[in-house]
Amino acid sequence: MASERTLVIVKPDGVQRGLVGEIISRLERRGLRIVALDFRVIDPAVSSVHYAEHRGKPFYAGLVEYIGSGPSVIMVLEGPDVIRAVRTTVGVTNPAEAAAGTIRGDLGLERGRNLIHASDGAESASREIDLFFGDRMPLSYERDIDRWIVE
Ligand code: IDP
Ligand code: MG
Repeated sequence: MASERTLVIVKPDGVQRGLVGEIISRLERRGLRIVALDFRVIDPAVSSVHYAEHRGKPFYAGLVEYIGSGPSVIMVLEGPDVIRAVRTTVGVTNPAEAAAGTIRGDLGLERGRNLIHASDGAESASREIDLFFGDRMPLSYERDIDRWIVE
């Protein structure tokens, strides 16, 4: 399958809890390639676009506050079927319901502190990569080990 890209955010609770390494490590160990990486406080102007689909919902104000409450790690990951693969490793939105072995299922408890964002489809991945990285293009490179991960 052709390589695709997805946007992943280790949210402020992941940074505050010292879980950046753990979370990136789980994704890296799946074989995914990091092609862009940034560490910053997400501006409300960006989060309001990123979470536009949730505007008007009861949790929206808390969500925008949470996502901007401290620095986040923002990255683009690449690999075959990466959007689906990452969503599977992340687990469902509510950590209480997320399967054991997933990031949310192993490390979180509540929807409002669920540690990580991952794009949910090809259209949102492309839109989100553009929103967070703009003209700072993700890198294209290969690793020697890739042939042992991708057929
Ligand atoms: P997702 O992150 O699994 O794709 P979405 O439904 O797109 O979940 O919601 C975006 C984010 O909004 C969630 O990751 C979570 O941080 C937050 N959120 C969603 N539902 C609730 C809720 O009921 N209470 C508090 N926060 C919520
Ligand atoms: Mg979503």
